[in-house]
Amino acid sequence: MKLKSGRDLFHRWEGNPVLALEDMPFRCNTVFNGTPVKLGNEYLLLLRVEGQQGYSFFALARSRDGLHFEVHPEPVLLPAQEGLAAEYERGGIEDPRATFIDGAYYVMYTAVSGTGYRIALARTQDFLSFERIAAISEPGNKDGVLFPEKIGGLYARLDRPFGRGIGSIWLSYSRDLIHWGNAKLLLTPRPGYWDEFRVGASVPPIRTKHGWLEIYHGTKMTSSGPIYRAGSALLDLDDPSKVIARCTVPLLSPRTGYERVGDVGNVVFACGAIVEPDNSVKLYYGAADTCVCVATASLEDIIECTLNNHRPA
Ligand code: BMA
Repeated sequence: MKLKSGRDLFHRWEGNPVLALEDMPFRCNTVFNGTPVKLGNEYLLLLRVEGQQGYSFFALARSRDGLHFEVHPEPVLLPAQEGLAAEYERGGIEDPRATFIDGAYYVMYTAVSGTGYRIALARTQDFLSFERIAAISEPGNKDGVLFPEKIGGLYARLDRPFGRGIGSIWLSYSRDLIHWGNAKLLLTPRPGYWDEFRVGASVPPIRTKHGWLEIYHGTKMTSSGPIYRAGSALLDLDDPSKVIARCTVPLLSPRTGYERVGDVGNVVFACGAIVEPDNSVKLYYGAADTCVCVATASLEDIIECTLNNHRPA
């Protein structure tokens, strides 16, 4: 399917999907929701894979150009089999988001168990071996993204606690990455808008001279289920609890066949982005919970769109 440019701010790569089931070197159900990093000359994508059993785990894909990827022959992180983490990961591990800080990559992910979703944290240097640090939320929280710098001497994250069934984005702080507090409500669903049902952080915040750029996901409920789209907000660099601008329109909406049809249709769901030296942004996203795609936009265009289509949170 060919799209006219201009329909979404992000332009899909015409070779999408970047990865689908037939690219996987082992049997599984689906591959989606990957978090990208650039390590040396390589692009790495830590991928959520849903196994045939139904629970998710992580695999790794490598690329020289950020478009053509090859998947490592074995999964790189499975749900914990022993220790405390085993209890919280019984239902799988989902939606990794990687941030480089203090000389290592920290991956926040969703640990799934019978008691609900928790945010968990692991550290890695190479995305092949991981050190689990802790589960860093109570059940009922997901979509954790870590800021790439300390703010006011503290680590900062966005997350999505599920208070009274309303999914909003919150901001909290930590001294040690394990204990989090001083939580503040940041972005709520907006009645009447594309993100009126739920919102959650998607991409770890990106520092720009206009503020922290957060590319988040928002949903609108319809009679055939939710539609997941990507939108943007700018947060104050020194005090990210201050929302500078929040775009009224989405930057990417499901439109193509591979975004409309799959295990969960009408979903674009990003877990990370790469800002290239020329300030183009490669947004990696899961499409219809069934494959991995990439779309690009210039950082300037995203910021301009956010500032010019602004409605206070
Ligand atoms: C969210 C998460 C994502 C998924 C999305 C659409 O709640 O579970 O992993 O891509 O729903 O199903």
